[in-house]
Parts: sequence; C-alpha cells; structure tokens
Amino acid sequence: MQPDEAWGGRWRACAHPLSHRFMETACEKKSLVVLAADIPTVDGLVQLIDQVGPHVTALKTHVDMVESFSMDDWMRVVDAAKSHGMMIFEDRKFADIGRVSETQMGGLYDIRSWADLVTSHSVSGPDIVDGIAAAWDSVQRIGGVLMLAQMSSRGNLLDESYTDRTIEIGTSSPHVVGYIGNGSSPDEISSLREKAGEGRMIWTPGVNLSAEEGVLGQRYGHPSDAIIAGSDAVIVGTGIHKSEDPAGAAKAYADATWAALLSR
Ligand code: 5BU
Repeated sequence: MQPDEAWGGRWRACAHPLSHRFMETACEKKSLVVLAADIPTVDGLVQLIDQVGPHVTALKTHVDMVESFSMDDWMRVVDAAKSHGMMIFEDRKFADIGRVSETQMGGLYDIRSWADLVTSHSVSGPDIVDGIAAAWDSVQRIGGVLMLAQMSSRGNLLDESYTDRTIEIGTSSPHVVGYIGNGSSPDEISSLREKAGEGRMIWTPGVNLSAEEGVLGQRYGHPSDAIIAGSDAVIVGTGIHKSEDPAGAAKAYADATWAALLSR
C-alpha cells in the first residue's frame, strides 16, 4: 500500500523527512512497532534485532545501559539495525541547557553519529532542540527530536499545562518530528493528538498485548487502542524481548498496529 493511502493527512502534513521515512518503512513492513531493545549486551541486542527485524520499523536504544561499552562493538548494533532497514532512535531524554545537550550528543557514545532520532525533555526550554540539532549539523547528518509531552509511568509530573507548553516548543521547531505520548491511556493520546494536529508524529510507550501493569510503576494499554486514538508508533520492550518467541510476538504487535492504522 502507498504511504499516502495508509497514512492520509499525516503523510501530507508531516514535514520532517524522517517522519516520511518512518511512514514508508511502516508500509513496507506492515508494522508500526518500535522495538525498545532494553538489553545490556551487544550480543543480546544483535541477536534480538536479527530475530525481530522483519516486523519492526525502528530500533529504540538506551546506549548507556550497555555493559563494557566500546564504539566498535556498538557499531554491530547499528549495522544490524541498518541491515533490517530500521531507523535508530536513542531514548536519551536530554534535559540540560542547549549548549550542554549539544556536547552530550558527542562524547563517549557519540550519539549524533549514529542516532536518527532522540528524545528530549522540554523542562529546560526551547533551546535544547537547537543544541541537539546543532550536534547533528556538525557531523553533516539529519536527525529529529521526539519531545516528551506525556509519560507512561504512574505519578509522573507532566501535567496538561506542561504538555501544552511542550507542544508550543515542538510546533515552532522544524527539528521536532513529534512527541512521546502515554500509550497506556487512549484518552490522553486522543487529547495529545488534538493538540498536536496532523503535522507531528506521536509515538507511545506503555503498550502491551497482555500485561495489565508493568514493574516499578509502568502502565500498559493495548496497541490497537493506542493507534486508533492517534498514536503513529507503539514502543514495545518487554512484550517482545521477554517473550519466549520474540519474532512471533513482534509479528503479533505488527499485525495489531497495521490493522488499527488501516481502520483509522
Ligand atoms: P516496556 O518494556 O515495553 O515497558 O518498555 C518501555 C520502553 O519505553 C522503555 O525503554 C522505557 O525507557 C521507554 N519509555 C517508557 O516506558 N515510558 C515513557 O514515558 C518514556 C519512555 Br518517555
């Protein structure tokens, strides 16, 4: 199916090139699944990526959870993701002032050199986005920022006025591809979609096909409900990597999200 048919207004209104790349890959793989690869070893990550690659559209990483990090080793993860046509999304949740965030995009992990997307808080104000974008610019790469407009964990402090002000920042920056929304609550996703309009993506963690509640305050909703409510990608970790059959689980999430997109 052509992306404009599957995605409708979102395809036409989202201006960032990486949002189009995501929507195209989603159509090729019939999947709106982003794998939250929360595995602390490079071998484990590469194995998981190779198992689920055909059903997953982007890889979400936490590079700072990898034990005995080395850049050479890490490139095996990057290469594995690329070989499956997955975008790489480092869930770094930047939060500092612009200048420091720019520097933190380099450093030990050199996120700017391999990540296509990163997450950012908005608590420090709009310049954080320019700092992150300047880092990609310095290595002649294009990247995009997903700002945390909501969170999935219980008791989080991102209230409605915080969400509104985050959207103000996002709307006025070409580097903001979209927002992180609370995948456990279709109502919150619908409200975020209404505020964000068609021109930005919403990606949602806090999604699981079976679990009611995760550990340590994580909350879950159903992937189909999240997509119907206006999410464009479900971020799934334990639902896939803790499954006895990760490939089968990834396919189940892919099928549920693709069907939901078409019915939306
Ligand atoms: P889970 O195993 O599907 O619960 O993993 C969810 C992932 O999404 C995990 O990597 C978190 O860092 C990430 N996440 C989240 O769960 N909730 C949020 O609000 C944000 C990120 Br932002």
